[in-house]
Parts: sequence; structure tokens; C-alpha cells
Amino acid sequence: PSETSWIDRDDLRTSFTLAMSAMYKAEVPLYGDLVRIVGDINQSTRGSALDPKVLAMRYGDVASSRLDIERHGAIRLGTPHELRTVRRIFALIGLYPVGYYDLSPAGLPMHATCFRPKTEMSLHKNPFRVFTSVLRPELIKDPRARDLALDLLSKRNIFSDELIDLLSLGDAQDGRLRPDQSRRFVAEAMKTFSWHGTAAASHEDYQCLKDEHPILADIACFRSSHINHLTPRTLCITSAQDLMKKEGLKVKDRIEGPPARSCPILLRQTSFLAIEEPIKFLGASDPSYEALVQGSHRARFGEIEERGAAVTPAGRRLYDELLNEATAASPEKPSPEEFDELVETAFKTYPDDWSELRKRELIYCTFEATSKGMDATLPDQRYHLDELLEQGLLNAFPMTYEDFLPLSAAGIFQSNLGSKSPARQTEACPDFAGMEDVLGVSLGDADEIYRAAQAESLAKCVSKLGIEVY
Ligand code: OOG
Ligand code: NI
Repeated sequence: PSETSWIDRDDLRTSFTLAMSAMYKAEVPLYGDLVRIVGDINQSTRGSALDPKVLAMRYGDVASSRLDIERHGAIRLGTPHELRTVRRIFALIGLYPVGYYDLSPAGLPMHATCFRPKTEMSLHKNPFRVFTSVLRPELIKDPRARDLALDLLSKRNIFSDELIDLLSLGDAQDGRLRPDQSRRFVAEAMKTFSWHGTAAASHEDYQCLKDEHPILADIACFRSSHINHLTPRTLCITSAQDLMKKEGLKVKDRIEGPPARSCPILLRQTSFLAIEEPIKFLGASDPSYEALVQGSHRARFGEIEERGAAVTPAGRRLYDELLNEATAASPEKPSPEEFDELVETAFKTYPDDWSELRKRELIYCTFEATSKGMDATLPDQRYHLDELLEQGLLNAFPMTYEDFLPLSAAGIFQSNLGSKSPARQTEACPDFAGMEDVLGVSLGDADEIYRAAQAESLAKCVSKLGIEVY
């Protein structure tokens, strides 16, 4: 493209994703292994003899190149200013905050949103998403740890001056950048999310925060908001998990989310345990670089995920109900196998047939007029959707779940905070309005997005066939 043209936002997102992936691969070589393992599994799944329609039902839009680039990342921010600025960075690459995740029930003094593309077209090109959590100091119990965290955060600046200038330039240019600006933007943004081997705190301060909650030390003691993990999407998490174990990776003891099903729903995730990375801390009495103290920090990990169909609020209620049922039936400290079995038993009542899932309005679908439908001469009358599907005039394809599951997220957090982390459960205290207030924009509603996409695709089919549907 010529230097005077604008860079397409979806293309900029892809440059951004590739840069982040390259950076994380260099920082955490194990991530490279995961990407390789997942790539192998995906290739053999896609190359398997399954009928293309069955593939599309089960895996969605993955015959396209979408899958090869599909990643989600996670970052943990400290202040309202950081969240607001990150929102501006992500807007330039077509990511918008969707959904509210309260992490307080898991004992984390944080809440989160998912920055992601919102349109079918953008998701098709590159569905990059970032689980973005931010500290809620009011939930930190110990006043000393709270003051210390706030003090450290008030002193840091995780954005380069050039990045801030580019964000303003983006604002002035209607949210677009030119090629040279885009290159500088990606390079400067990577600095915000890169790893720093030197902390911005003394080892004493780090330990004080860690004693209160390990997540606090991770959020407040560093000069950047290092990307915490970057997750490729696998078509078969069971095989990928097996392969990870075979290669000697320290895999988390169970897969989060729904059990394995013939009709996958929502999101199944697993990770390898956080690695211990060397860190130089500032001297306590002499906070200069002359007095660096060697230590380490454990926070970053690798994760893989399998995505299934997006469920409706009814589908989600049933999911939550059955998971609660399994938890209620569980002994206090179940083994991973015991708990898996309880989940499997509970989920026997979750329909596992695409047509039934759709008829009972448990999942969202997009529709496609078949060639039979296009060729048919249909009498001018109203048709029931089920009838059109049964007669093969339309096909329904489950929509892919593009979001996260807070309970799984809590499980992932816990498994990576080290064995000392308190697994305390606390009363939920969401602050949706507080999150929107800080963001300065309203949070997108995932259900509205799925519902609108479903309605739009049905409307298109109906107008193609020239009929009315109820
Ligand atoms: C985020 C954990 C949530 C997921 O995949 O559910 C997450 C974090 O560890 O910061 O990434
Ligand atoms: Ni994750």
C-alpha cells in the first residue's frame, strides 16, 4: 500500500497479533511448542475424512485461515488510566470491550472484560481477543498492601510517549493509521506488553504484595503490563493435552469447561503451569540499579483452548446449573478424575445433538440457503424455520463462542498463582457501572451480538428465497 493510504483495521490487527506472537515466542519458548502441537493436531483434524458440512457444524469457520492465526491473550492492568489507554490501543486494531467478568467470587480483587472484534466479517478475518482484567483496590483487604500497590502503580508509566502520540494521531485521523504510523504503532504497543527482567519494586515490597495475594505482585511490581499468556485454538483439546503430556510439559490437572461432547459448546481450556522467571529487584534501602537483588517471579503460562458453539442465555443457564450440580455432588477435595466424572454425569441432560440444541434454542446459529432451496419454486406462504431446515432448503450452522467463561478463568488463575495462593471464595460484588465508567464507553453485550448476527443471517436467506419465515 502507498504511504498515503490508510491501513485496514483488520489487517492492522493481524500485524499486531503476529508481532505479539513473535514476541511471546521469544520470551516464553514453551509457547512455541504449544503452537506447534496445536498446529499439528489441527492439521490432522482438518485433513480428516470428515464431511465438510460436519466439519463446519462442529468447528465453525475454520476451513479458512482464521484458525491459523486465532489467539487470545490476557493482560492484568493496575489503574483506570491504564485501562482507558489500553482501550484506545485496542480500538485502533478493531477490538472493543464485550462482556463483564466479575472475578471477586474467586477471591481476586479484580474485574475484567474481553476486547474482541464484533462483526462476523472481522471475526472471520482474525478473531484475536484479549481478556483484560483490572485491579479493584477497594477489594484489597490489608490497608498496607493496598497503599503499597497504589503507590507503585502511581509511579509507573507503561506507555511510551511515542505510543501516546500515535494514539492521538489515530483519534485525529478517524481511528485510522497510515502504513509508517502503523509500523511504529505496533512496535511501540509491544513495549507495553513485553516482559521486563528488572522489577520496579524491591523484593520486600514484592513479597508484601505476594503475601496478600500473588496477583497483586504480578500487577503492581513491573514496568510493563506483560502479556500473561497467548492461547492458540485447538480443534481437539483432548489430543492436544495428551501430546503436551507426552512431550513432558507440566500440564494443569484438568480441562476447564464443559466435558467432551459430540456437539462442543462454549469453551474448554487447559494450560501448562506458570514458569519461574529470573527477576532483578530494586535494593530496599538503595532503590538504585547499583543494588539489584536477584529473585524470581512466576506468573506466565501457556494455555490452549477448544471453542464450541455459542449458547443462548437459556443454554448458558443450563450449563451453569449442571456445573453447579457437579460441584454440589463433589467431595471437598475431588481428584481431577473424580470431578471430571461428576461433570460428565451431570451433563448427560445437556442435549448433544445440533438439531435439538437449535430447536430448543440453546445455541445460536447462522443460516445458509442450500442449492435445493435456491432451485425450489416455493408457494407464497409463511414457513416455519424447522420445516425449511427439515426439507433441506436451509442449513443451520452453530456460531462459534467468541467469549470467555469467568469460572474457567478463575480456575486458570488459581492454577497458575502457585500452591500458596488462597483458594478462598468470597461474596460476589460486581461493579459493572464502575468498569464502564473507567472505560468511558459502554460494554458490548455478547448475547446481543450473537442474536443480531443470527437474525441478520436468517433475514438474508429469507430474502434470497423470497419467502416469509416464522
Ligand atoms: C486471565 C485468565 C482468564 C481465560 O482464558 O479464561 C483467561 C489471566 O490469567 O490473567 O485468560
Ligand atoms: Ni486465557
